[in-house]
Amino acid sequence: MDLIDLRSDTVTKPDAEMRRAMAEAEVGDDVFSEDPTVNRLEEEAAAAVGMEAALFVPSGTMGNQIALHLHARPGGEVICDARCHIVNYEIGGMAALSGLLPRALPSPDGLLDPAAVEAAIAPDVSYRARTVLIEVENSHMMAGGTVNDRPHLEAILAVARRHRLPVHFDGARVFNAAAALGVSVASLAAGFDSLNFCLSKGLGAPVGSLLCGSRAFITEGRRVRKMLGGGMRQAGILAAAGLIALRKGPAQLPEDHENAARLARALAGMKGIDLDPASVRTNIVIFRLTPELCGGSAMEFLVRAKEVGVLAVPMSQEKVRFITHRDVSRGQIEEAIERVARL
Ligand code: TLP
Repeated sequence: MDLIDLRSDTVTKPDAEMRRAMAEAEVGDDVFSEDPTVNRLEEEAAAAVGMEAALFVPSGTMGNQIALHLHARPGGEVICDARCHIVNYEIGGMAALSGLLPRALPSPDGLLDPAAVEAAIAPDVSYRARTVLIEVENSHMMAGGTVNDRPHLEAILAVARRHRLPVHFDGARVFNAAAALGVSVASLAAGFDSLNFCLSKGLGAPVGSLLCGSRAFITEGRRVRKMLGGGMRQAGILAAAGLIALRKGPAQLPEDHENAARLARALAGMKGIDLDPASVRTNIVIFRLTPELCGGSAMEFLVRAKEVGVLAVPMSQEKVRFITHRDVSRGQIEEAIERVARL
C-alpha cells in the first residue's frame, strides 16, 4: 500500500527540473560570497519580499535564530505568541544561543492582539528586563495555518514603532499566507525589520530558507550564520533548486489550500474529530480527537492511521496535524479521506 504522507510540507522531494538544475548549477565558495547561484537566489529572494538583501541559510530555524541573535541583547524579552515556532520548536535556541526570554502571549488563533502586545512591553525601569523585540509568525503553524492580514500586521507594527522596537517576521510559510489573502509577500513584509521564509516547505525545495532584511543586517547575519556553522561553501547545488522553488512554487499553493479545505470538510463530518473547517485557510489542518475515536489519543490515532497508509504528526496529546503539499494530489487526498473514515 502506498503511504500518503501528510506529516509536513517539508517532505516534498525535488522534482526532475530541480534535480537537473542542481546537477548543472554554477557554483563557487559561498563563504567568500562567490557562488553565483546562491547570489542570484539571494537577490531574487530579497526582491520577492521587497527587502534590500537576503541570506541563504540551511533551515528556517537558523534564519530565525540569526535574526533573534542580531536584534536583541542577552537578558531581553521577546514578545511573541505563545504557540509560535521560535518558542515551541526551536529547542530553546533563543535562550541557549542568545540569552533571550520569551514573553509569550496566549491567543486563540495565533494572531497577536496589538493591545496585549503594547501592555506586555516592559516599563523602562532599572529592575525589569528590557523588551527587545516583537515576533510575528504568518502563516501561524500551531494555530492551524491561520493568517495575519495587513491591517492586523499594521496595528502591531504601529505598536512597535511607538516603542522603537524591532519586529521579526517568521514567514516560514509566508507565501501560503500571501496566497490565502490574495496579496504579495512584499505587501505583508513591508515595515518589518527582518523576515525569514522557507523554500523547503510548500515551495518544494529540498533544503533552505532565506533571511531577509536591510543590507547592514544581512552583512552581520552572514557572520552569525558562519558562527552557527551554516557557511555552506558550494551551496549553489542547493540554491539552484531553491531558485525553481521561488519562481514556480507559489503558483502551486492555491491547489494545496483547496486540498486542505477539502480534507478539513471531510474530517469535520467524521465522528470523533473536532474541527471547524472554516478555520482552515492555508495548507495546515489541525484537529482535536474526542474520546469516540482512539480514546481521544493522538498517538493512538497516528498508529492506526499509519496502518491504513496515512501519515500525520501529533500536535499535543489530543491534537493531530495534516499538511497538504505538492507531492500529494487531489486523488490522494480523496484516498486519505476514505482511509481515515475506515478508522
Ligand atoms: N516547522 C516544521 C516543524 O519544525 C514543526 C513543520 O513541519 O511545520 N517557522 C515555522 C512557522 C515552521 O513551521 C518551521 C518548521 C520553521 C520555522 C523552521 O523551519 P526548519 O524546519 O527549516 O528549521
